[in-house]
Amino acid sequence: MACTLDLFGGDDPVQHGRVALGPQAVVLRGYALPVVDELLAGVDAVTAQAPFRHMETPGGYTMSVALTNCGGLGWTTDARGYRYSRIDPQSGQPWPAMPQSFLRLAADAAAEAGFPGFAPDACLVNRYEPGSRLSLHQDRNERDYAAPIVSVSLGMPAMFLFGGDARADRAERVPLFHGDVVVWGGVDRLRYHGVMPLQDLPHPQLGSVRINFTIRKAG
Ligand code: MD6
Ligand code: FE
Repeated sequence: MACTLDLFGGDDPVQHGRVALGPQAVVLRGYALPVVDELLAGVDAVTAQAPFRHMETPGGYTMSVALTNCGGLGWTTDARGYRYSRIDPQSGQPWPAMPQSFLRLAADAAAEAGFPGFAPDACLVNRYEPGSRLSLHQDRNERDYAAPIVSVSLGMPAMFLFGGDARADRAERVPLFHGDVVVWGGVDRLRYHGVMPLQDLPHPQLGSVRINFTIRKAG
C-alpha cells in the first residue's frame, strides 16, 4: 500500500484547511492543534475516573478499540446490544463530566462547519493501538439525527473510511492526523464509516496510540 505510506510520510508540514467529504461533512485539518494540551488533560481526567476498556459486541466479539465516555450519556455495547446509558456499567457511577475544552472545541468546530448552537450531551472516547480497527457502521443510537457529530483525532494517523448510506456503497479513504476534526450531520448524518487497521507509526507526543473522541447529542 505505497499510497498509504506516502500519505503518512514522516515530516510533512502540518496541514490546515478543509476537505469536504459530502455536502454536510467536512474535515477541518489541524483544527484542534491549538488546544491539544487541554484536550489531553481532559482525556486523562476522564480515564482516571472511567478507564478505557474493551467492550463486547452483541455478536460476541471483543472490540479491538478500547473505549470510555464522558458527559451525561455514554455509549456502551454488550451481549444485549448497543445503547446510551447514564451509568458506567463497570463502576456503577455516572460517567465523568464532559471537559470544558471538549465542549468549547465541539461548539466552535460545529459552527465552523455550518451547525451553530451545537449542545452535546455525550462523548465517546476511543483508544486505538497498532492493529486496532473499527468496522463499517452507522451512528444511529442517538435519539435525534438533527445534531451533527464532531470527531477529534489525536496521536497516530489512521485511514478513515467514509462510505454512503448503504453498507455496500463504495467507501472513500481519508487519512486523519493528529489535530484533525471531522464534523458531519444533516444529509450525511447516517453515512457508513469505519477505520482501517492502524499501522504502527508512533506519534512524537503520544507514541503508538491513537485517541479519537466523538462528541454528540445523544438524548
Ligand atoms: C474514529 N470515528 O475516527 C471513529 N463516528 O476513530 C467514528 O466512528 C465516528 O469519527 C461518527 C462521527 C465521526 C466519527
Ligand atoms: Fe461512528
